[in-house]
Amino acid sequence: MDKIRIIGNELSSLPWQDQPGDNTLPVWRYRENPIIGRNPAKGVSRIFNSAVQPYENGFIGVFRAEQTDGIPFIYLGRSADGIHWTFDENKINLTDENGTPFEPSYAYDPRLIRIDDTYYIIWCQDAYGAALGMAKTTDFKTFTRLENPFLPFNRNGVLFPRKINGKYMLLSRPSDSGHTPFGDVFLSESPDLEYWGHHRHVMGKTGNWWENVKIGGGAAPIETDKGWLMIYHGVTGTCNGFVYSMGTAILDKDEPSRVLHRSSRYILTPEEWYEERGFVPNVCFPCAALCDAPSGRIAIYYGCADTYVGLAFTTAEKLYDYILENDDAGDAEHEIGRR
Ligand code: BMA
Repeated sequence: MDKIRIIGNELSSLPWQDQPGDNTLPVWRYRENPIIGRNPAKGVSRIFNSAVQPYENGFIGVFRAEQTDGIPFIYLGRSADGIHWTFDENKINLTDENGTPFEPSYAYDPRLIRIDDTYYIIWCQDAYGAALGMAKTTDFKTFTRLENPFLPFNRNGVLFPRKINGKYMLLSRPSDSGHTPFGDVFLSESPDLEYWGHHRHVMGKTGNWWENVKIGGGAAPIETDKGWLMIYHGVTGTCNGFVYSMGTAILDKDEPSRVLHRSSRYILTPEEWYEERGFVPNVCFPCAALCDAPSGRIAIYYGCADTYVGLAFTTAEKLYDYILENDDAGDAEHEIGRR
């Protein structure tokens, strides 16, 4: 089989542990998980569903922090090794383009994407209904809001880490006002991060039971020579509520609404105490994946049971082999997604 190659930078400080011998899935957990436990900062009871990036000599991240008043906001955290984190005392100050404070009434499930020298944060907030919010920063000191990309209701905004055919690309999941019992992933493009259009369907739920209710974007897609490697979440329903697992697919490099390959099987599902037990049991919710291009190593940051942050590892090669082994992408995935 032709080996897959990540197109990106070297990151020799990427957190890493080798795959345990008894591991049968292509993804394995950090042995000391969870990396962020309960009450991690003053006034914050839980941190989960969070995203990180390498920054200066270490790592920086935007964290979904559930405050002790129960309201989620985004907090900034820093780490020397990507594993042990310290958090700012207060939530991130968001301003409008004039520097005037411009805060949403809540903000959750942030993603952090670097495009050239700018870092973009995308989250879910109230905009007369749950919708995506977006801000940019170059120094992690000032954070300037951009226009909200879409009307409500929409969640799970994930930007691609570079323009494709000269356009910014954003994955999202249109939804309803509550705990949405449906949902497919769509792609929209923009020349300027303000006006979004050319909306395309990427992929939906399937007949595979682990993702038969809804799916949503997870980590920013990883560029490879075989296409964009996508790590997302898939949801099933049980008599006791939803269960969130991780799935993976490969999107076409130039036309990413086309799914080239998609694994019919999950790559991680709630099995450990910190994934099964917490504020919302049975949730593995990926929001970031860092990689070291030369070795193909990938570290996935995921929210666990809406309570903790976990770390898991894989390689581009293991994921790609697994996707091809279990590929059941059909016409709906292969099409461009325009009707
Ligand atoms: C989704 C989002 C996520 C959360 C998940 C499980 O709808 O709210 O933030 O992790 O539900 O509760």
